[in-house]
Amino acid sequence: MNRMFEEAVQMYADQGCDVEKALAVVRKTPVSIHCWQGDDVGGFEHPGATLDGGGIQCTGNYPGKARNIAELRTDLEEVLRIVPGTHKVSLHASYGDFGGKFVDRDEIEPKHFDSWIDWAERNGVGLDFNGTFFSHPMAASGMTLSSKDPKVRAFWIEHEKRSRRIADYMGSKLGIPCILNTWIPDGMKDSPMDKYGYRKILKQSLDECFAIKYPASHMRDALETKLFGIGAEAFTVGSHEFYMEYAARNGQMPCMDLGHFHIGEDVSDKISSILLFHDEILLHVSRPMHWDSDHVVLFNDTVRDVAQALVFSGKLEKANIGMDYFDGSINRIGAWAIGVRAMEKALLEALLSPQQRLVKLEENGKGFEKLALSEQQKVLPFGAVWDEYCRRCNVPLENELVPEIEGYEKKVLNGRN
Ligand code: RNT
Ligand code: ZN
Repeated sequence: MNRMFEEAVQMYADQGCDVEKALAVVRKTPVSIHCWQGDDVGGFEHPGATLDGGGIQCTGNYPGKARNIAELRTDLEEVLRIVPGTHKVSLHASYGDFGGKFVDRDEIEPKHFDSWIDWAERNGVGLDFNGTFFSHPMAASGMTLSSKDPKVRAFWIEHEKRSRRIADYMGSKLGIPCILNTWIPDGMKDSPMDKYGYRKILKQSLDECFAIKYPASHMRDALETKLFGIGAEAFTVGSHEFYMEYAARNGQMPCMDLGHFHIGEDVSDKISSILLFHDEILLHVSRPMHWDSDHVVLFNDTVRDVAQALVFSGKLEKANIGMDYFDGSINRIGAWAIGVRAMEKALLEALLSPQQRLVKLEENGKGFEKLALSEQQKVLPFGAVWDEYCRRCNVPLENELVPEIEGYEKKVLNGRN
């Protein structure tokens, strides 16, 4: 074994932390990798499909973007090869295997995801799923499930019902519950006069969508809240309060996207409240900047605080950790890997905290000593433990990541243009 690692184990042990235990837990904690970093949220409904509307934007045209299912799968396999841990892959409905035919959103069927299920099985990952309520003419008004146009509303209700059926199918086939996240872009650029009316319509639509109950061993529903989006600055129908109330009363889990709150809001602080009242939570780990979300996730204080909130609440197993970011301006495989590895780092670091000692100090009114211990924790040789984790998972160490991804770029990505 590596000398640096052995020394690190001793230093953590002196603090009261069991490195082997932390490594075992992080290794089996699933992190769901979003498919949409690979092609800038384009999907495969049409050749050359691009993200269009929906209050989210993907910028950048770095070469090498996946142009079809085969390329996206090759890229995902590379990502799985270079990130440590246990993973799921999260698909959007627009990423179905439609066999070259146009299949509209209200026509999608489980069979369009058979080849993904086979792929997931071969790669040892579970699948999560998302209805796609953007990049579509029926979403051009900015409203989907809360539209006042009965035709638009019916179209998206059908899409959601089918998405839930597909999630149930994926979970039953793979034997791993599929989390079906619902995010809709519905909102307005300028102040609406009938907020209550739109929210009432959304509530009715959701009641229709969720009328069928599926076994929790196959699929579970999550509802993603949002504060605002690009072009929806004044109003988002599915606000935090809306979905928290809806989910609490209807047995769904809330999905908390780290990029969907005011910049100064501490999302990690919400977790202990939510997990007290909900059995489960879905996280969209993202990085907001100014007015937008979805920058590549980094091992920063926000992500570290979220991981610590999950571990310290003793509810890590109740958290479904999903990634959600997309950057088309840099090597997309690199972007993917950095974000997932950052999440894994945050979990490992949180699991290495001397929680009991910190709590004791707090209970005993030792405020200074509590701060001192957490400061001391920050300068322990975490990198040696992280590298050992990567070594055991057979993925590149931190200093091997760049050459690995540059090699893939030369070998695979550069051939795509
Ligand atoms: C958008 C939401 C949503 C999307 C993905 C593509 O603000 O965060 O989760 O990013 O579904
Ligand atoms: Zn999200």
